[in-house]
Amino acid sequence: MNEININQNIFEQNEQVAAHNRAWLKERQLTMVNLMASPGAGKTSLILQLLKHLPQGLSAGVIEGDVASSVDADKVTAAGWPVVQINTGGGCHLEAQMVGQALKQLNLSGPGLIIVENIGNLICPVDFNLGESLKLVVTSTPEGDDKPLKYPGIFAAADIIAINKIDLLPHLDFSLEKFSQAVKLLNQQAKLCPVSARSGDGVVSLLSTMLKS
Ligand SMILES: Nc1nc2c(ncn2[C@@H]2O[C@H](COP(=O)(O)OP(=O)(O)OP(=O)(O)O)[C@@H](O)[C@H]2O)c(=O)[nH]1
Ligand SMILES: [Mg+2]
Ligand SMILES: [Zn+2]
Repeated sequence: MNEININQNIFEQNEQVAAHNRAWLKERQLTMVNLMASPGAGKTSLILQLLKHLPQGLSAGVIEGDVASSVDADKVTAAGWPVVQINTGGGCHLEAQMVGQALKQLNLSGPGLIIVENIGNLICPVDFNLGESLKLVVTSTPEGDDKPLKYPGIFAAADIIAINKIDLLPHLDFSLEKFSQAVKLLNQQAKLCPVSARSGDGVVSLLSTMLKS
């Protein structure tokens, strides 16, 4: 009996479109960052901080993925950056095709940086490449230092891991040491960048790591 593996087809199709997006971005000298994190980790706050510190000569734009609403896109617009909102209507991750359409709508000229805020979810976004240059995973201190142990897939795939809300460390039992050890078991390459999107601490260092990757 021939069995059709539907998941495999979905992933293969997504990979093809992701490769197309990657080529499209390369032609235009655009670096695209796939930012993945849980709900409320500080994705939008961090995007706004990163763009504030963008070096001159680089253009920038944002693709906002959300199940519903334009709350985050409105914040990016208010800060003066071009943005395209994707509403998945319940879907829990972005796919390459959605991002491909948004890229065309954004129509940014390079050299520049495009940050994609993926849906708040530590599980399936990692299974769908978007054509990104790098995967930035953001975790935040109130979530606890055990997240790499509980959601290994996303931490294993990360190129950079930003540990956000470090301004809250004095009030929490989050151990940077324990978190780093848990990451090292999964991923020796990922660069760890402690940041506070509230105070701006660590943001310049994170941005230069992103632009070097
Ligand atoms: N103390 C502190 N609060 C932060 C920091 N970064 C973000 N926040 C707060 O955390 C909350 C969520 O921040 P957002 O930037 O909306 O987080 P998000 O990950 O984009 O959230 P969703 O898009 O809803 O998943 C807001 O109240 C922010 O003000 C930080 O570094 N320190
Ligand atoms: Mg957000
Ligand atoms: Zn999903």
